[in-house]
Amino acid sequence: MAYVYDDQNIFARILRGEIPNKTVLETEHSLAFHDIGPQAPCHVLVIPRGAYVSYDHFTAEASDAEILDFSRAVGEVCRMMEVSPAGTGQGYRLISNTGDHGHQEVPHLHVHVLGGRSLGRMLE
Ligand code: IU
Repeated sequence: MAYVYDDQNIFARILRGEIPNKTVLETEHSLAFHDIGPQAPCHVLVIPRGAYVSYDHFTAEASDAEILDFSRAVGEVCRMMEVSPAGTGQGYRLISNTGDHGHQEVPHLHVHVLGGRSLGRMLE
């Protein structure tokens, strides 16, 4: 399976520091920042620093350290943004749109962390 990564995509440019972002969390292998068009009071994107287009690409080619770091970063963002029901929050949703059917706009793996309001039911 051949994965193609476009290194001119907007998140690659953010990672190179060519475009500013509102950073929430920086780790060795991941970056989290506020979405430019928030769909909820909490709308943060978590991305790996590596050049991966999708979650399946990431888990096929990333190191264990990158995968662990990214997974931990997503959870840390949920705690930092106070959407975890274990803290003061009332829950959240993680989404990773992929490819045409997933309506992925930016071809660099990202997980949306959405919360701060009731998000409705997605799947019946
Ligand atoms: P996607 O459909 O999951 O690929 O959505 C991409 C998201 O990236 C979308 O929510 C945009 O608002 C967001 N975004 C951004 O935060 N900063 C940007 O410069 C651009 C898109 I372009």
